[in-house]
Amino acid sequence: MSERVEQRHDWSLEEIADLLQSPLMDLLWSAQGVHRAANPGYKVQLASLLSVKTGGCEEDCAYCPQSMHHSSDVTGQPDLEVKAVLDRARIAAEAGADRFCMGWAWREIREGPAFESMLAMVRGVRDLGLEACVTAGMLTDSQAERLAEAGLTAYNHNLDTSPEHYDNIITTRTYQERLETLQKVRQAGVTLCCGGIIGMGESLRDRASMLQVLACLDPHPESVPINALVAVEGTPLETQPTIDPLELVRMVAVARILMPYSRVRLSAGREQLNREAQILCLQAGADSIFYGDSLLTTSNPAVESDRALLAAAGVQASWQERAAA
Ligand code: SAM
Ligand code: DTB
Ligand code: SF4
Repeated sequence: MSERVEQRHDWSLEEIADLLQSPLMDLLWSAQGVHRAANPGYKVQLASLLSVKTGGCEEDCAYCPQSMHHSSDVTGQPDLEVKAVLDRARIAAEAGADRFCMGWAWREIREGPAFESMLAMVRGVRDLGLEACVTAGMLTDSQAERLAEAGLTAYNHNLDTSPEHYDNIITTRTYQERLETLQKVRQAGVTLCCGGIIGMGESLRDRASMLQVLACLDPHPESVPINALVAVEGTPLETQPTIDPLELVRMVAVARILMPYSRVRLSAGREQLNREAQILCLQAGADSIFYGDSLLTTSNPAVESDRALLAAAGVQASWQERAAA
């Protein structure tokens, strides 16, 4: 058996900033070493996303088309029903997804029928043999416990950016509140999905600082989504220039080195990348993609093109591994 890769929780900002700006070939070499040791066989998990409650959110996250503070085309929609959600989950499972992620455009989870439906959705998704992930804002200890009892695999709550850049992006809740939400999820025994976004006007030190907060969590989040900003019309970040794809490659590579056993998810923004840039991200250590024609409110590459992408890269999706077993 191969040796376990060391997991550290004491990375300094300097070390991370140095990694982020190291020569690309050296960075890829290091990330590959970690990735191949921690993920023998190079498997990639496919996760599908569905927005259960879309739009009309009271938070002011500058990147988000679902905020009621912005003038994007996304308006408040009624919640999807349990059956409609489970029908979509079944389709995702048939297409080869392993994980089904459901989103609510909420500041925090609300008690009442909508929460009961959320629990029923989690149970239903688990019954289909899929991992279930929910992203719905802040929560209480008791809500985290009830989600755990329903079988929730993971709760997604992103840091989004560094503590230093955060106030330029969100004013309606604090970084500390985010960290407390993560703590509650952990306490309930649900795995953490926590990452962020690049391309929101942050500096290299901000990127390093966000990665430092993530890597200093002990244990590391089991899942780390790295998003590139999708600059949606009507949001305050609509005019942000698209990032150089190699910056995303670097971010993925450093996340992989810092958190060897976490799933590093190449998340929003893949439509801005050509096939070769996405393959570089896989090579840098990304071991999951969002799979299906849409993210929450924006589009994602088509299923057929993602199958072709994985085939071109010569990596197996988890379902192919199951089929071959
Ligand atoms: N309301 C919940 C929350 O904020 O935690 C859940 C949904 S929220 C849309 C989930 C995550 O999607 C955000 O934290 C952010 O990282 C990501 N996201 C939202 N809009 C994005 C965009 N335009 N580009 C990239 N990532 C985005
Ligand atoms: C995450 O970090 N990215 C996903 C998932 N977690 C919930 C969401 C991306 C949303 C992109 C913008 C949209 O489609 O609305
Ligand atoms: Fe609301 Fe989440 Fe969008 Fe922020 S990211 S505005 S909390 S839906």
